[in-house]
Amino acid sequence: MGRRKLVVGNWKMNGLRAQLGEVEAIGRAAGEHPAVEVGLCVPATLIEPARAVAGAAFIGAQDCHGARSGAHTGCLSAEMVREAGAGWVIVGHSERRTDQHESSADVAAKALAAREAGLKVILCLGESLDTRDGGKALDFVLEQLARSLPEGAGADWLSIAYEPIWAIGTGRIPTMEQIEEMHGAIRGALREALGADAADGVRILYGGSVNAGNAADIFALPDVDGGLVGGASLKAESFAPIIAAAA
Ligand code: G2H
Repeated sequence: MGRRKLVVGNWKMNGLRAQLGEVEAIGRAAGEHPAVEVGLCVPATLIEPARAVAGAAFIGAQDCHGARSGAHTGCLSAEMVREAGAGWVIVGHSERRTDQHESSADVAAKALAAREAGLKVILCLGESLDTRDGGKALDFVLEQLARSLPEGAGADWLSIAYEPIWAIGTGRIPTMEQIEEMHGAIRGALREALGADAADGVRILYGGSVNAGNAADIFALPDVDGGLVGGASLKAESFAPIIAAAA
């Protein structure tokens, strides 16, 4: 299907200017694997300086507001993060859905605002451990997808990240069969929503405790088009092997 692998680091609330050397080194690692599209979603305070040293890696933001402007103290619009130098943005990460009580309707609005500002979007989905143990993971994630998917979604600007909440930062990952099943189901739902041509171009990333030891197996699965990587993306020495695993 010709989908280029996409490997994106999510630095979450980590990173000061002192860590720009890591950004630079990750940019060099990205340059060694041009077959892979590599990016780093950094704290908003680092977007501009990171962009200056990121080389072959793109720089993204971790959130944006769904409105263009207004009385939203402490928030950043899509246009603002774009102006700072971000080319991409993550929306709907489970940490924001939980900590900031973001609904799927909020997430869809953020994705649309991002697109209008010229940003590419990584839309995150994922179930809790209770939902997984209750046998409802597929239903939950597909419902979340249906409610979060922005109008006019297309492969040229939208990617999906499946991140089971119980695998985030825990060192625990689903079985390869569980990942394959979920990614296949997401692809199927995208086909129904967008038509086969558009859906088959959308990249579906896996996220949750990706590391140098498990990345190659995960990235080899059908309908896994790369990864969204947290802890292991903070240092070039742990992120570079993950980039290489996608090449
Ligand atoms: C999941 C992931 C990055 P980690 O949140 O989005 O984090 O790789 O640390 O589990």
